[in-house]
Amino acid sequence: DETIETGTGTSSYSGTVPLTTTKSGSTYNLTDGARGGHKTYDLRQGTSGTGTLFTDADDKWGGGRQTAAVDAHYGAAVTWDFYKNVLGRNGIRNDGKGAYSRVHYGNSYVNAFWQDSCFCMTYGDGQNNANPLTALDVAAHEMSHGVTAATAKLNYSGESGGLNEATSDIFGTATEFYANNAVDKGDYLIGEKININGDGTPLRYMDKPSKDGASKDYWSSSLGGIDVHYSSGPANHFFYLLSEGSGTKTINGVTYNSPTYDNSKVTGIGRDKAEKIWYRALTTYFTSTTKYAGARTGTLKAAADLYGATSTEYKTVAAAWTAINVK
Ligand code: ASN
Ligand code: ZN
Ligand code: CA
Repeated sequence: DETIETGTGTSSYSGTVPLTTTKSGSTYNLTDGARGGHKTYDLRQGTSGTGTLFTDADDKWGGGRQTAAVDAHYGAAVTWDFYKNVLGRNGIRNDGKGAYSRVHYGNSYVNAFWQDSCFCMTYGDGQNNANPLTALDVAAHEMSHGVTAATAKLNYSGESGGLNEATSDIFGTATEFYANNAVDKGDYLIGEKININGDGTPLRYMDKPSKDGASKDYWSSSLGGIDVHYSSGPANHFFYLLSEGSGTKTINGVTYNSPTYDNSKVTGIGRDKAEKIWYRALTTYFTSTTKYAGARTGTLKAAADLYGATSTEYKTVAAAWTAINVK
């Protein structure tokens, strides 16, 4: 007597969204039976265990403690669908099994994270518990850490750590565009909805990563010594240039201006192809110790596999790496 249902959620960041839920007896709960049984739990400000599974009487979700759960459950579902429908991946480990989400972690906790040990992702409620870290691109970023852990296993330090972080930003962004949500259309900004800086600015910028004040735009030999959320910058920049090209461009109302190291002009091949190239490189050629030079080689091989070694796609991969000083 358990059935898969489609409920409705009023979210913080994505408007009104469909939610896949489970009806057990007369009560609904946040178990997504269409996506490996992914569950969403309430930690109620605790910091350990799973807390309690969210339940509801009428399958209309949102308000109070449920709101963060709506965003988290929706985010996990859209990310699952992105990987399945765009990249042909059946869940984080490609085995059809869901993970789980935990919301309301701690007090005024301003972060979200993936842990391979629990195969789960966790969200704080932000400063003064006012802005939960559950926006779609953040959810997809965290879930993508699970995909990286199941594939290339990029070490989370040095240059490989930067590539690990960039992979999460790349697929976090790709998922946001895939969702094409009415109130959260895709952009090349990370965390633009969660007001993490208190002034409405995003956490990161892919067109020109240095706009955050700390990330690097280009590769240099010092990249391996900085925080992985800053050494991700050049790879995020590579992905932007490969997708959209250099210079000025407005997409979904956001204007970008992407520079190049050598003032070269790059013409993008489109985000869909860039995603497929990065995913093939991640799952076929990257290893735990891949650095930027290896990422260039791996994505070139991926582009050759997918589009041919004489293709425009292949040549643009080379040009976009050169444009961030990886030769
Ligand atoms: N939100 C951060 C991330 O996913 C958490 C961390 O630093 N590991 O990268
Ligand atoms: Zn991350
Ligand atoms: Ca975004």
